Amino acid sequence: MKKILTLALAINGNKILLGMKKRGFGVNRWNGFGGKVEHGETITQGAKREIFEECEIKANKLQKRGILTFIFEGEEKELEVHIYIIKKFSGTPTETEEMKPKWFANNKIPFKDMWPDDEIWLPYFLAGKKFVGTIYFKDQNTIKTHDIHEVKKLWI
Ligand code: 6U4
Repeated sequence: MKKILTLALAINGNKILLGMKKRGFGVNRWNGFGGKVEHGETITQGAKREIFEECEIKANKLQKRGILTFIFEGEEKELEVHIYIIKKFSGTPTETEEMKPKWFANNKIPFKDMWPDDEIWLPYFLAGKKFVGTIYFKDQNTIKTHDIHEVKKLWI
């Protein structure tokens, strides 16, 4: 079974906007904003809804940068995560029940308090590249293998 999720990050100069996840999947990790796509909405609509729910900014322009599939050992469920850059937004990132937003300098990204895959794909993201791939996890802290690579175009 495949679950479609979104993940969105904003960049401003040499800073990147992350949020500390306060509950649920990935709790206590800095991450982008996002979640499950609901019935009746497009993936991009789902991304915009989650961004607003989690940090109260209105994403006026999103661009898809990556599609990653996460597979966990011993679990049937696969996560297909669509990663976006927030190109334009209005409002001020604000703490909610789910996330505490914070801008980080690109050379001070808190990788040790993030999902372990982020260190692999964020360099592509920060360089303006598009990427796809699959990550096989042993558990939430350990990657078994991965095959992330740059692509010229994303298929969806
Ligand atoms: P509810 O609806 O409360 O059960 P919640 O548990 O808060 O949802 P969910 O599923 O809505 O979480 O969203 C999980 C978020 O974490 C999505 O934005 C995708 C992101 N995510 C999941 N695995 C990740 C990973 N390995 N690396 C990463 N982000 C990940 O950078």
